[in-house]
Amino acid sequence: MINNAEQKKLFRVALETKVQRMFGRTIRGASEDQIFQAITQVVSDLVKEQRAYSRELMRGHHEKELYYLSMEFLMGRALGNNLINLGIEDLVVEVCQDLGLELSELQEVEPDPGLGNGGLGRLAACFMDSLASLGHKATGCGIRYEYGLFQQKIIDGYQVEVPDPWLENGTSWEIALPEETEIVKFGGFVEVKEGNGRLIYEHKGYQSVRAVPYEMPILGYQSDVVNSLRLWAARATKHLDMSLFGQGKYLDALEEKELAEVISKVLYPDDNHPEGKALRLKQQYFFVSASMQSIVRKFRQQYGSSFAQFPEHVVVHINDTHPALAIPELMRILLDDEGLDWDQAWKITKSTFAYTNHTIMEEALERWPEGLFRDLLPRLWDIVYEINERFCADLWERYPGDWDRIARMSIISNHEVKMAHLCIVGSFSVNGVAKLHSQILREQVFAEFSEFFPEKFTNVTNGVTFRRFLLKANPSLADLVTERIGSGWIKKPEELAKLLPYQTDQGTQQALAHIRHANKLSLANYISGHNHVRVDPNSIFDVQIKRLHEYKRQLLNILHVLYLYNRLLDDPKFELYPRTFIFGAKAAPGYGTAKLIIKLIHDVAERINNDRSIDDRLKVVFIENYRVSLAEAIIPAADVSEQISTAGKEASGTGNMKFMLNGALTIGTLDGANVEIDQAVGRDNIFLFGLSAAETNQYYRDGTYRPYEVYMADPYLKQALDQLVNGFVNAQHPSLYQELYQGLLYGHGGMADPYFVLKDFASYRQAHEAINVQYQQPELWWKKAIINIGNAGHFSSDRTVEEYNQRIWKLR
Ligand code: 26W
Repeated sequence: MINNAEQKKLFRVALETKVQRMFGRTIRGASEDQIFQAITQVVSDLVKEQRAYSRELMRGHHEKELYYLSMEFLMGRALGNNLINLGIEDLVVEVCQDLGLELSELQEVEPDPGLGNGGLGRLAACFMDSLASLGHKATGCGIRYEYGLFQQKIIDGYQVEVPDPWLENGTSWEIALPEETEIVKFGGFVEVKEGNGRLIYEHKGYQSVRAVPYEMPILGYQSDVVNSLRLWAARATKHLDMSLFGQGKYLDALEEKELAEVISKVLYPDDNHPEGKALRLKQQYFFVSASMQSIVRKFRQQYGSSFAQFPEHVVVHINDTHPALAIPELMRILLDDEGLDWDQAWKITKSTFAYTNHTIMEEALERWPEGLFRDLLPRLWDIVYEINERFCADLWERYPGDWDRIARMSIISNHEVKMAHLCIVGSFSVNGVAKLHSQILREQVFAEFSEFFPEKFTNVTNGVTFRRFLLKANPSLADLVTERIGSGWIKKPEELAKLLPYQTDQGTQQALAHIRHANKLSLANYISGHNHVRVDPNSIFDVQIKRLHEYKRQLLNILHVLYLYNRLLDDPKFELYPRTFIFGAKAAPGYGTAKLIIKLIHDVAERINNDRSIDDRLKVVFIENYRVSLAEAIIPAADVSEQISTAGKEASGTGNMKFMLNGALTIGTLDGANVEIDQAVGRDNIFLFGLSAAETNQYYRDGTYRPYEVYMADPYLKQALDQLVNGFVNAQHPSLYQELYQGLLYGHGGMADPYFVLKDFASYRQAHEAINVQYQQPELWWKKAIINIGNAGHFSSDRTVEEYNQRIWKLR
């Protein structure tokens, strides 16, 4: 062991050398950008050394391995996380200080890799962290998108999308593995021949694309295991054939290259709404085919062709239905490449896959048109068809004559392939992501499947990594917690409960209040720099950050803000403790209503923030381009966490957990994981409001909800709603929000106010009144905050991953 001073010296020399070798400069002469590149390079060298060491340790250990297939991995920045996981963060901070540099500022240079949309992608990233930290062997498999989720610019209150070329300057964190390239085939046709008394399927006339893997090493916290995130990049099979140039076919060759490489070009920006485009289906098949081929190849190297043992050594998890094609793809490989018969192949396949559902939104359930599927993936089409024939035959045995039921459960119907049905049939495990969500899956969305396959259905409630969202994001709070209860919580999250005895301890309460205040100050600085709005760090910071979606009800939030503003205008003595409402949200580029709500938030903010008459008691801020790195800055500064989805709609939510962990109090509906947060903290320590899932469900069934009547009966609500269309929020363009107004009162063809914004308004208002009162009783408020932190242990992704392992993956 070398001591700290020597380690510092080693790091410093490594850094100085790196700057010289990379840029031909000394540290004094290098730019901030260059120093960032050099630090990253030094750290990534260390990461890769760890990886080499870990592989050496694993050599010869034939442990079962998990492959986590996901279209999205929303990793966030790597530098800070890797420093923490290498255990050299303090040291590097000091080296930087000695050199007159601020590490936290250097970290801002790193692009935030946005290879995901929202909760599903971020969950995958949290799982990667927990798996490595807990010492489980796992590989994440996905797509190396050249462009991540678009960057959001706000122009005149409107969202404008700008490309996110996160790879523009390269990234030091990945290792290219061209020698592990796989070939993926699209299109063409299948020829059936007889040979050795069996049918041989030959895929012909296809176009092939090379899939080149790039691996990012995933370190764990104080763990010897280094896992990988394997991201596939699409490349043309042929290098540009220069001889074509003379034949005037140069452009054709270029075009072919472009067509191949477009597959991994860009992440689809849709959340909870599939884009039924051929390119999306190509992306899905591209990465699952490459992944499954490489998994089988590696299995063969280790175990030969004893495929019956495949499920003992390999488990493949599919993150929502997006990687569902992995199921027929494994069948194809086992049948066509390995020569197994159908029954053998099917037995192996259905013991290999586990599927998690992340949404019950009807419109989010993926279905592919038969024609598109067949043209693009002719061999997989045959296989899916056969899987379905056999499944329907089983159904017929169980429900003879019940054609309707069989049609509802069929994988293929109405000339569409239902991906969720394929996943349920082809997996040994199906789970939801919070208790309520799993119950809705079992009882409603997949009720008929859970009757047929009761043993498959289970729940594993989501979690988040405490390393990133407390240790890294809120270091002063992490230090406070460690001072009180020791550092065990970092790897044993349940130990946070040891904080509960401090709930009424004045010193702890005050320390927490100080930390929060300091975090609010830095956020206020960010806001003043970016939004040019001054917000008071003594006001209540009330935060809603998540994708913009009608079911998440940012509209309810902003209507309530309007209501508060009206009260302040009407009555100068209206009792309101100063509040700052903070929003952050990207809308899918094609989701007009969501984009209109962003504009509305801006118009309301404009009006309120510029009104001198209300004495700065109310402020509204929309933080542009919400992303993981911003979440890390915003959450530690939040007093109130808005988790206000229509009950029954949010599968789990994970932001709710991050806020709780940082001591914010939740205002929320009994939806998703809020239900379990309520159980964990107790009714006194959360602000609940609104209809329950049973009640919203009842309204959907009986159709008796009449939003117009609610509107007429509540003058405050009516006033706020009318202001959308009477020029109050936008005088230049009074009809701008007509669509929102109409939708709430009358509907657009469908049901009016399908997310119960008006119905829940009054009870939301009351919950906010309780916040207003209780924030003014600091001893009460901070006690509740400590109770929230102390009970957050259950919502660690370490707990989640252990549950998956015990019930589903069975690693080690
Ligand atoms: C195909 C279009 C599409 C794209 C994304 C459909 C569905 C999705 C995701 C499933 C949306 C998503 O991120 N769902 C969220 O998953 C989180 C992790 O489980 C949950 O916490 C959120 O409640 C859920 O909305």
